Amino acid sequence: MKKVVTIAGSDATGGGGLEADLKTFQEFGTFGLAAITSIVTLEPASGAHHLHPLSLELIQEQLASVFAGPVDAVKTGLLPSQEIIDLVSERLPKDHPFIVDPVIGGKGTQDFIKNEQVQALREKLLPHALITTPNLREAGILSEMGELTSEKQMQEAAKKIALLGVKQVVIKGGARLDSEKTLDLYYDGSHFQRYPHPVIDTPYNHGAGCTFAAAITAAIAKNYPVDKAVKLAIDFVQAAIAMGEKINPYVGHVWHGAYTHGEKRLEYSDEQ
Ligand code: PXL
Repeated sequence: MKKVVTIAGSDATGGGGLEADLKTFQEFGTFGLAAITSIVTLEPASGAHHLHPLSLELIQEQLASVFAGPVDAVKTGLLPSQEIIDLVSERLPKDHPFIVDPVIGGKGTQDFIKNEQVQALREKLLPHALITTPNLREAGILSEMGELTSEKQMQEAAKKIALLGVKQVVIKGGARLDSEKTLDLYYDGSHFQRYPHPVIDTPYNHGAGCTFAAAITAAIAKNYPVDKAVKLAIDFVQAAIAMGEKINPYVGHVWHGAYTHGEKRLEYSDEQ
């Protein structure tokens, strides 16, 4: 059985963060382990999100726990301070595939991380990564190009991000690029591969970014080549968005089990 680790924040409402990662790892038939960096809560009266980082000692103990045995792939999500990024980059075993989802903000939240932390992501974490999966906005920030609006700019940003040391870059175009037909772009260090796909028109897509990176991580653990892992992750997330559901008065989440029809599993029947 393949073992896959997430080092990420908890999204208490269950759509993004390590909740998305673990659900996705399970859907891919892999065994998920988690080190929690922080907890993001939602205030029911206002819809405001609050970020609560955990102590470095507690994160370090969790990292020691998840790496106490062999694992097949590792993903990072929300790393909400420079010290946490430093700790993860020091304690990360360097001998297996490492996927960085460079989480900067979340839908309906203020940015979780600030300038200095983006710098730490660029300098301390991305040099160790096999793949990074920025969305359009994160790619604009990591490449220092600002707002990206075209495929040509996405290509330039991917090249700039690869210069930070990460071997492969997948930029998610999302609805910001085009509200009907968007494009995800994969750069392997020398060639580009385009993945055009329709935008699914729904507000219930919270967690899509985390789910995408988690799907790539699990597929890599299962030995898919990166270009096929990207295609599978796109299909997986498209299905998850298509079955997105409103979870509370403020947000609707993707359904991580949609691709494998998890909602039909183990249904109770009293017929013999
Ligand atoms: O989707 C980005 C994200 C990542 N990690 C955590 C989150 C969110 C969005 O809310 O809560 C913990």
